[in-house]
Amino acid sequence: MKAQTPTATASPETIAFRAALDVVGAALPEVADSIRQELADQRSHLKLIASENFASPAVLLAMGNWLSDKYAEGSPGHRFYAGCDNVDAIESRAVELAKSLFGAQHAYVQPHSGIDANLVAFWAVLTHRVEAPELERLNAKDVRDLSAEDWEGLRRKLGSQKMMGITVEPQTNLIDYDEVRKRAREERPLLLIAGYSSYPRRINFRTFREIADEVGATFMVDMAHFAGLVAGKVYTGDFEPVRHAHIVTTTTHKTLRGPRGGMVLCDAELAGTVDRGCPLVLGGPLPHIIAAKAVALHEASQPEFATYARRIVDNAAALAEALQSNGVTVVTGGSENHIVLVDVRPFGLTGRQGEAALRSAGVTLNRNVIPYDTNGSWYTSGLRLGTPAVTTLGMAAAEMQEIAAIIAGVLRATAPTKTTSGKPSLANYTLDEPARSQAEGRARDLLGRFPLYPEIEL
Ligand code: DSN
Repeated sequence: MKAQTPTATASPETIAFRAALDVVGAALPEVADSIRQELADQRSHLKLIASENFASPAVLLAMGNWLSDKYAEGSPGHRFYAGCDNVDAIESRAVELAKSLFGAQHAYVQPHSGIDANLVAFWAVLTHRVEAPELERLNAKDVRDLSAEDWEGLRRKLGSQKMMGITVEPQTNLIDYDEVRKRAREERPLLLIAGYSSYPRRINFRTFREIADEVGATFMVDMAHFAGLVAGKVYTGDFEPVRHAHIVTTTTHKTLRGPRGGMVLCDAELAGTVDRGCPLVLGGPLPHIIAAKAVALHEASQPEFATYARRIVDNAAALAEALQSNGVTVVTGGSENHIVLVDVRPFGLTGRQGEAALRSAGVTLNRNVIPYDTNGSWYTSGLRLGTPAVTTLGMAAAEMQEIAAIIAGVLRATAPTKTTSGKPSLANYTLDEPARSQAEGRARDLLGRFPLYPEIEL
């Protein structure tokens, strides 16, 4: 794509992104072209992936600079490298913003992803709860002084911990707290974890904490999906995780609308170990991403963010209701967060077929297993829809009705093809072209009224 020259009337964001892409394009044109194409793609498809969002231009721009060139292992004021004054200032600010936004005693903003944040949390809990002389030596000394035998001993002890999960109640597809309590009493876990990526309901964290206390477990919440709803004070009281859990992990790019990354919030007791996440668990921190996290945390502290978070939830409830009015089966019959989980089996489809058919009609979402799914996690029987991104665009209840009608129309017009043995295919399908084209037109109309990054002209 040909680079454009900034005009006198161009917005600062337009000037910034055009200039950045011109510079990138001069180095490797096809990469700049793909970045431009990605914007075109996100502008021309309805984004309903529950774990995605649109970060602000300020968040995006904070990532593209020379902070990326710094190594900063350690924590603010305690680094293994010289020259970290500016990274210290940025990281300290991000930590303060995170603590204040979530009411946490401590925040660790270095994890590169949600998995990294979870590994740091597991490490911290194991360090505090498992009796291992190697761990005591590790806490007393520098990680670089541990011997090969120390590491081998640690791996054996930490790796011997069992993991087990609890499924939802088969009739309602809801968490059965009595069952959680019963299993916890039987298993006496070291760590009780609550969190979700496709459960469309709230979780009562007070009850989980009571169960954890009763069986002597540490209580951890992975709030990656709903961190924005916590930041925006939609989840309060029993449903607010930070006050009830000993340790909370999250990503920063989902409902929180920040850069792709992770974070840990914890009680002061665990702070020292959590802060040693790098180099114990993580590679070098990403100072440019931490800068963007600071910007996003500041944005999430503004009153408008609370309004945004409330709208995400209202939109998901409206979408779930509208889908059901259009004859679509919604798991648990509704939504109390940003997620709507659809069962596509009544259409004779797999999730994979539904996902592909909808993408061809201008709707981007992902297939997902539903409770007790017999189709496995590749084909699945469900679709997961999320409202964070369309809410960022400014859509509300009326638009949720339109989205529900588009989705229902496409699913009705899609049918599996037959395999050579005469069985319905799990992957291949046919989609009636007039229905597809009509759905695509409706999606484009909607996106035309709620443009992505209207301030950016490329
Ligand atoms: N991969 C993420 C999701 O899509 O839910 C989970 O972190």
